[in-house]
Amino acid sequence: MSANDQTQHQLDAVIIGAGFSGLYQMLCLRDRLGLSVLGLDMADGVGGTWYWNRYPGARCDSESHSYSYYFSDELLKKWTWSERYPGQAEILEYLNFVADHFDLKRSFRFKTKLLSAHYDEQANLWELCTDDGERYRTRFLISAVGNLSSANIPAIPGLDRFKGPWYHTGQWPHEGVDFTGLSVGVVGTGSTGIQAIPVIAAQAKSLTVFQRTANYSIPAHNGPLDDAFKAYCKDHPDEIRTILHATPNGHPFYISETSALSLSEQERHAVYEKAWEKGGLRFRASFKDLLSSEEANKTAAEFIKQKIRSMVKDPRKAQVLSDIDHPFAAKRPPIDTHYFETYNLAHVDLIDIRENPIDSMTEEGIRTTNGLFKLDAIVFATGFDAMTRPILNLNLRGRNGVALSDAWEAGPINYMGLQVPGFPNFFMVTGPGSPSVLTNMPVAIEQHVEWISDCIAHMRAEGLHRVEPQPQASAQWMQEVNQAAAATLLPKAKHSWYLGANIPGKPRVFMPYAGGMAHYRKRCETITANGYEGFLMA
Ligand code: NA7
Repeated sequence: MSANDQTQHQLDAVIIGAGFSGLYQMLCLRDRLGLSVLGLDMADGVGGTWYWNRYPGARCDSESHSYSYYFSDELLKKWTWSERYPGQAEILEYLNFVADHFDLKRSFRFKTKLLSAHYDEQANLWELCTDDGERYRTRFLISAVGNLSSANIPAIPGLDRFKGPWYHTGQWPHEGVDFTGLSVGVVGTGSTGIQAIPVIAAQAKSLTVFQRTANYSIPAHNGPLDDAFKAYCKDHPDEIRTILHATPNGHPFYISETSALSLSEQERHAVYEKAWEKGGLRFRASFKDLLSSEEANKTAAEFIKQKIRSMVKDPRKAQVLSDIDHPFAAKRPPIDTHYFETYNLAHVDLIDIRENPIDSMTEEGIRTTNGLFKLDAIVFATGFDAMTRPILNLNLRGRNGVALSDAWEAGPINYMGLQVPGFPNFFMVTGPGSPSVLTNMPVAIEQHVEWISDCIAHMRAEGLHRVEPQPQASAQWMQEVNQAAAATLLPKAKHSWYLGANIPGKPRVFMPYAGGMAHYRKRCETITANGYEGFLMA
């Protein structure tokens, strides 16, 4: 049955989103459970975050051999990544390959936005309304909208007056942007800005970077994968899968069991030096206590700040770039290709907008409290209203017509990041309250999609029609999410999007579960083994 035919029918499940989550969820529900399922996505193709984030230098920070589905050895054998870190175009190609392999696209309706979803308690169905005027009724509603899909465009007074083009990195034009001969401004130095800045600098006449918070970054040392490694990946999927499932972040390497404080300064320095040479997120795994001990963390932070000062020749720029106000990795640590070295180029400038904030925009450019910077084009690498906004944008109303925006007024109340009390049969793939953005995403996604699918299969086998969390279990889980975060240094980054602090007015709640993916997986397994403990099924 095609997506078109399904409009007249009541469905078993509707999935919102056609990225990593939505595609696998479709496969599980449609082909493994044999349900009638419709997928919706605003884009005109699959890809999710990789459909939208086409900015210069867009690349994943997970190593490519781990940034894959691991549910199918056949897929792993058929697909070969070309570089250590997958670029946006290659990931999009991969997701298209997966979608075609399983013939998933026919079950999605693209270029379609869900306007609202209301739960009808009497019928125990969700009623959906889309922007193409269609209405659907479905038993299960699954959010596969991703955590970083709602662009944060700063409300700078005068933005509409700027006469040149401006772009947000998460809504990049598909035809690309040619910056040749232009004076370009980039606002934001998170993972995205750090990837885009060197690439834009290579093209632009001049580049001015507006930095609010200085950031750590580790060299990625990206490059082509050699044949021996490619063969290893194809021959050892079980070995790699075992590591992905055993580690707290779902990455393909173990975290050291040594404390940073147990070594002499010289020995510790040697460990960091080697990790710096290896590059990437592996640096964070150098010692076991980098995210739990301030003292241990300081040793890594100092090492990186020293590296920044040695790489950046201009002392003013070096100072602005290395004056970092949070522990290393308390914000998601970027990895880069020649980021700091880019500031040695004569046509690249750095403005400290913590010192001199942006106060407005004019026809000609960005005005800070220190004066006007004339620009031809501006790139906002200002991140996302992360984790909650994409779900809130679905305009859900649960039992008794309660809006999700009201239920979440003080923060995203949930159970296991999977469900929300009062919103029966609504599931979230990698929702707030689950490890999600603290992991290598496909690992967290596979675990959630499989858990949701097993739950639905169980309900059908037992003749059950409704599942939702017990409010008490949800309250208890929220406490655990807070405790898990408090046991780490993560909440010490006051401006972090993990806390919602990048969005004015957003509740300050540490949203992802920081207790580790492996631990979380076991918790979910125990819940299932105990008869879906904490969930109410009817
Ligand atoms: P991030 O990590 O949220 O970074 C956004 C950057 O933009 C960061 O430097 C922010 O400074 C800056 N920003 C945000 N709003 C403003 C305003 N209003 N004025 C000036 N500067 C601002 O987003 P990314 O896209 O880089 O990365 C998101 C995730 O995508 C990343 O972690 C990976 O998982 C992939 P701030 O630090 O808030 O002071």
